[in-house]
Amino acid sequence: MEFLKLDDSIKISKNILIISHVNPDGDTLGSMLALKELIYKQYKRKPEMMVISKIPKAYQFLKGVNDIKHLSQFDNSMIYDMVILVDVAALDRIFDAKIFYDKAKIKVVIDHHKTNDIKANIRIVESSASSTGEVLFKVAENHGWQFDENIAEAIYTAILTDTGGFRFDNTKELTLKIASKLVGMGANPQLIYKNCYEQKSKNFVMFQAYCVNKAEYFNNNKIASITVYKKDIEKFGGGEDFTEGLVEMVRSIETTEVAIVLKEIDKNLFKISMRSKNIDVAEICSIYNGGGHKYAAGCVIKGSAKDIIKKLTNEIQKQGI
Ligand SMILES: [Mn+2]
Repeated sequence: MEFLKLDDSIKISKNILIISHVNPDGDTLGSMLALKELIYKQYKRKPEMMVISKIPKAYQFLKGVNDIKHLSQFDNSMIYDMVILVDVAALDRIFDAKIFYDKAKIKVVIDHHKTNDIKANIRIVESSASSTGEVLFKVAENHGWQFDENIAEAIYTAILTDTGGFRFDNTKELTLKIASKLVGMGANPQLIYKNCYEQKSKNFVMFQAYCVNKAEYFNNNKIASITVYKKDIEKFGGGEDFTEGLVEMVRSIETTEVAIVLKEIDKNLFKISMRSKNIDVAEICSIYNGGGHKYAAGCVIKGSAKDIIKKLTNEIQKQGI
């Protein structure tokens, strides 16, 4: 595969597509919107933007969000000059959108997941960065691209949400320096925080309370796990995003070393989210073809919830808790 320069490649690309990952979060959406606008301002190209699943209500405030199209609205026969994946840790995170990536003349990956091994002509993957937003900021700054208030807001949102509101261990000096620059460019911390974290529905909060209530604890309360069945979410009239933040909630208990949320995708098929305080959960998730970061990772496992918890508990114990 030929390796190219990003700015030269954008210049020769007439049509560009940016793809975000399934169950979009603030990082993938903020980075996608910011990148679209940066490319537009700098090169007068209007990249298209794609989501694989519904955009959570919390991110509807971002400027340009209405220009994002769903995968189903795209013509499968289309071949793009450039396809850019933002915050996409692995190709299975973009489902059927993979065909657009495979066919692209120039493939670009911008990400911060250490497990990312997607082949591309341009790979900008920095596992030390808090978020794809942070990676993108550096890319833009290094190229001398112009920012504006909306770009600053989108990148700030990306960084804010991936650091859990500047709380997680990925919050470094540089993260805050970049955040500070973004505020200087017009990002409003209070307004963005309010939009991201204080727009929950009553049902959402009630659902999360219900889930926390039925959490199970193992190994002297060092492992906390919550199993969420589809029917639970339906009972509260919720959607995909109803489990957001749940895993951090049980991790916040003083005795918890590892928090696990098992979310039913289908009968005997669960999406696993793991958060830890010391244990390397990315290593555990990689056993099941998943990945992520040391203290925050995920995977998909077949089997009953009980068996899965048993397997994961065994793996956690191997790391010495
Ligand atoms: Mn991210």
